[in-house]
Amino acid sequence: STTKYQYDLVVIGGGSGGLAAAKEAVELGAKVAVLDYVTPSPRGSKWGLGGTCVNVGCIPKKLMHQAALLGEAIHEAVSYGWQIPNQESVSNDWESLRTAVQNHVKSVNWVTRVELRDKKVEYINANGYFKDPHTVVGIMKNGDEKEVTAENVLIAVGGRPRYPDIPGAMEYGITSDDIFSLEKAPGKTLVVGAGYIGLECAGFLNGLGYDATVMVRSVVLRGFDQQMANLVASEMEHRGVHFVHQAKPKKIQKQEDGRLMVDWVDSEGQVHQDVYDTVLFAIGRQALTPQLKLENAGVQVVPETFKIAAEHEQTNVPNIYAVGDVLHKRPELTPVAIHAGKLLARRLFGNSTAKMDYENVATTVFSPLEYGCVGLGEEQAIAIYGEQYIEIYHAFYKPTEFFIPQKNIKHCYLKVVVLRNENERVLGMHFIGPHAGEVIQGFAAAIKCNLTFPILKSTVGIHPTSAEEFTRVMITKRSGKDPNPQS
Ligand code: FAD
Ligand code: NA7
Repeated sequence: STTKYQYDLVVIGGGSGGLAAAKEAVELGAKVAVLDYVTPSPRGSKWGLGGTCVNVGCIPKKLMHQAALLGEAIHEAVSYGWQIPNQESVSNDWESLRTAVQNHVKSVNWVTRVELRDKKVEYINANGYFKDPHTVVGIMKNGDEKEVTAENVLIAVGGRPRYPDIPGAMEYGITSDDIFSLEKAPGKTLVVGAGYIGLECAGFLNGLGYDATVMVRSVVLRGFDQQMANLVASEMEHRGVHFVHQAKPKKIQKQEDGRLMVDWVDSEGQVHQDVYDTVLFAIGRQALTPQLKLENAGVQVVPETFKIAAEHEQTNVPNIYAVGDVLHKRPELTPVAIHAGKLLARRLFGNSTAKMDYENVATTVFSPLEYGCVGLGEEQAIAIYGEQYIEIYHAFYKPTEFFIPQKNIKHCYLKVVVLRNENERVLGMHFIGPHAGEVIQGFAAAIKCNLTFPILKSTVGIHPTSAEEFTRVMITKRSGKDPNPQS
């Protein structure tokens, strides 16, 4: 199919979105090359092929979360009759955990590499930039440049963690790029930022036995339903995570003993000081477009975010596309990048017209007590439809398995956001509790099928589960009735 160009498709960025598009395109007969290159973090962390999710995102995060859950389970097990000698002295060995996590990551890197070879996707380990709309130059590790030409180019470069512009941040701080491969145990840790990455990191660190503090600038989990967000934070606090609200770091200095002295400012402008072993910034991510020399291709970015606004993944330059975290106002999630990448490849090379639907994408915050959701939050629904048109069904519930170890049930809560007309169409579902992702995924499919509240109510539950509570919820916020479990 290739005529004047070497490739039908060149992909810049071998992460979730780029690899999905590349593999689908070769399946459909296209000739494809992928450039992937990881610039080491300021602390020197680097990793292999596969992008953020596999190396420094979803996968290591979920494994460390699981490690924390297991620690919790050891203590619960005693109440279920397990004889655990010296359970008070049970502790997690950071080096063992880190090694196990990194070994898994490396095995995934390897499988990815083999898969590309088998599928005949050409993999070029080089940092790419545009020479013109059809020419991409890759800078190899040794500095050599390799030029490739393509009919179509896909930008899938994702992003990297941001650092605040304060003294000591870059020198002494770490980010999610470093935490999962950290040589030494993190110790007492300050997590700056209260987005989902900040909360997840603070949550698993606390669960692993480290003193963890979250510094919150404005609100917790901005963009998520705020009632749910505050319950997530309350449960973390209940488990020993500290929260400093309305605060910002000002300066980090290394003390003689190697620990980090952090100056921070409260809402009144008062400066405080605290000492930590580790300071982890989770203040959001920066798209990796600035180094792409997009001006050589004429691709425009949104000036505030350096992200690319693309309708149906097509940039303002017709033969140049973009998927994944680099897209403006799209959810920064792996399955979103993968799905959009696959559909794009099918449209380019498979005569398909199927477009990516970014609405009602489910997600989960892997906080110690997880929070899964799909669709609109309460505030969003009210902002879009008006309060009088929205019904909120809600309930606190008691997971059966929480009784024997007498686990805290105060934050096990769910709500269903419903449109009062259109047969009570379900606009959003929110769940805090164990296995929240597993609970929410199927409901996301139901919402895609235009789930209504009467259909939810006519669904027979699976007993005894937490997910069945969605089939039992009946109290509206409007009624003012007590949403606590009656038995
Ligand atoms: P990436 O996966 O970031 O891949 C981009 C690749 O391009 C990288 O390898 C990069 O090094 C490379 N690259 C960049 N510039 C160039 C260049 N000029 N030339 C060559 N290569 C280049 N998502 C979920 O769905 N669930 C989760 O639980 C989850 N947890 C997360 C936890 C953390 C700590 C983080 C940081 C992210 C998490 N995410 C999660 C988000 C998820 O990782 C991203 O949405 C996803 O990886 C985005 O894929 P992408 O293809 O856009 O980019
Ligand atoms: P998010 O969700 O953008 O969260 C960043 C958090 O960091 C958020 O709580 C911010 O507070 C806070 N923040 C941002 N800048 C600063 C500075 N300079 N100082 C202190 N605190 C700050 O990022 P994540 O890394 O959790 O997630 C990455 C992406 O995944 C995110 O964009 C989502 O779309 C999905 P704020 O609320 O702005 O006051």
